Order: sequence, then structure tokens, then C-alpha cells
Amino acid sequence: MKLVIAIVQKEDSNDLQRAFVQNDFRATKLATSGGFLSQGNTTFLVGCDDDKVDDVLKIIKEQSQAREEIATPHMVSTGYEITQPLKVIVGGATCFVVPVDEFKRF
Ligand code: 2BA
Repeated sequence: MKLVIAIVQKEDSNDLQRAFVQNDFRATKLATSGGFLSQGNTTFLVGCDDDKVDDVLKIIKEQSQAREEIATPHMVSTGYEITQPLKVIVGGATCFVVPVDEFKRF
């Protein structure tokens, strides 16, 4: 079994949630924020069988769009200061696939 952790933009999160349900994947949706821009984004946790990981990633890819943002100095909160507005491409999705040692439902 694997856990897919997917960070997507808030704008795409409802469509992605719907696509998981329609394709019979169980997912947990977390309200998160980016460490660089401090803007709200959404993190999905999706537990699935190993042979379903590609299907999950395909759904995420189909539902997520990259967008251009202008980062202003006040948006960049920690560690890295900018003095001028900066153009950044916020990815459609940042995904991690991690192995699951055990899965239990009680
Ligand atoms: P943020 O950390 O708010 O980053 C938003 C966008 O700002 C990034 O888009 C990237 O284009 C840019 N950016 C981030 N750090 C930067 C830096 N030090 N210098 C210049 N530009 C920088 P993405 O890379 O597509 O990331 C979108 C969101 O996905 C991130 O929001 C963060 O919440 C998450 N993320 C990305 N990579 C991650 C990682 N390795 N681990 C955990 N979360 C990650």
C-alpha cells in the first residue's frame, strides 16, 4: 500500500475531491499553506493499493493547473526576504508517494 500526499492549489481542490469520489478513491483533505508564499493551499492524503498509484497521480494531474503568481515582499514570510515583486509559477500539484507499513480501520 502507498500514501499519496498531494499539495494542490485551493482553486482546484473541489474538482479534485469530486474526481477522487467519482473514481472510488478515499481521500482526506487538509487546509494547508505554502511555506514560501504563505497562501492557502490544500493537501490531500490518499491511501491506495500499489497498483492504483498511477491512477491517483493521473487524476491529480488532470485536475491541477499551474498558475502564475506575483509574490510581494509581505507574502514571503520566513527565511527568504524579497524586496521586489517576484513572478513565481505555482505548480499544479506537488506529490509525494510514500510506502505504508500498516493500514488499519477500526
Ligand atoms: P509555497 O511554498 O508557498 O511555494 C509557492 C511557489 O513559490 C512554488 O511553487 C515555487 O514556484 C515558488 N517558491 C517556493 N519556494 C521558493 C524559493 N525558496 N525561492 C523562489 N521561489 C520559491 P511550487 O514549487 O509548485 O510549490 C507549491 C506548493 O507546494 C508550495 O507552496 C508548498 O506548499 C508545496 N511544496 C512544494 N515543494 C515542496 C516540498 N519539497 N516539500 C513540501 N511542500 C512543498
